[in-house]
Amino acid sequence: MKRTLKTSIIAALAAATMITTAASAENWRAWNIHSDGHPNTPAMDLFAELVEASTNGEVTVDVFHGGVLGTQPDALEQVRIGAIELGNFSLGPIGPMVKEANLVSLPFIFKSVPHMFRVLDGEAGEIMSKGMADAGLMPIGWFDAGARSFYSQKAIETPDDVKGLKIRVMNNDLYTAMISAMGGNPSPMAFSEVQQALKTGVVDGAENNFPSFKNVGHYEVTSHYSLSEHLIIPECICVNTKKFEALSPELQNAIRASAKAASLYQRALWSVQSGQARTEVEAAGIKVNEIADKGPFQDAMDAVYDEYLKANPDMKKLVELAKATK
Ligand code: BDP
Repeated sequence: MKRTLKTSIIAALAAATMITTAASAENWRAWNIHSDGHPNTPAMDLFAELVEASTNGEVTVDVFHGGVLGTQPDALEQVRIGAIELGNFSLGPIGPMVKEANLVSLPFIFKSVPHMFRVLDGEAGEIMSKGMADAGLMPIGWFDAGARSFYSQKAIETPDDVKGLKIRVMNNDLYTAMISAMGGNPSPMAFSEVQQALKTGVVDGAENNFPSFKNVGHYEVTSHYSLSEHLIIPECICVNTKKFEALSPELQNAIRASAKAASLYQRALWSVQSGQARTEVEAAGIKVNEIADKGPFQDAMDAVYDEYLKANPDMKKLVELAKATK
């Protein structure tokens, strides 16, 4: 089934966008933090295959999985300066570089993943994409990364349960403010260090979606996953803006179409594999608790919004656009 879907995507895209004129070949490097077993890995591989097929080999992409090209903030800088051409990035660590992208890092800003995609497809998404492209990170595809929830050695039911806990977050002041607002101690740290930090008690907990919680073994060193779903953060395929814009319109179209097809594939994989990841961690002994009333968590974020919008009044428009999106 998987193979059939992938094969037909490649065939359809190649037929629709095939470039026939040969010019000088471009070989691009792509950063991906994930390894086998995570939906983004085959999606990035498919993107590379589609680019090669639809540009008739004029552009080829080598994907480096497992974060071997560096940490996410470093890789983002590398793409901005063109040392690496592209990557699959979370918008979380893009927020400190591109103000507009921080919209998605406001806790509880989206009602659901479909709501997030509707916001991205609307005016707010256009403004964000422009800000990112101006900063050198042009988004050409959006991936699903589900919702992030807390995990630790105890069940978290209310914001009070976070009090006193040292919680790892990604690099972004909004996340440190979010944890502080609940009385916790935020600890920004690279993804690759989190498992060891949880294991040795350097941190008491972290937050992520099920596939990442499972795939890098965080579930092996934790016991409870609490469905706070406080952040719904999209991911992008983001390309160095100058390199992308230097290509002919035909090549740009072929690469955009490849990114779109790879994104749809990623979303299809995500919808299946995020449920599987939950089943697998539960089978391994993780206790998953629902949080019936997320109201107290949302209320605790009022102070985060107030402070953020006071410091960034120009972000009010984006927040309003997101909230007004049905
Ligand atoms: C994962 C994202 C990845 C982040 C990681 C993290 O896919 O881009 O680096 O979370 O928490 O879900 O650092």
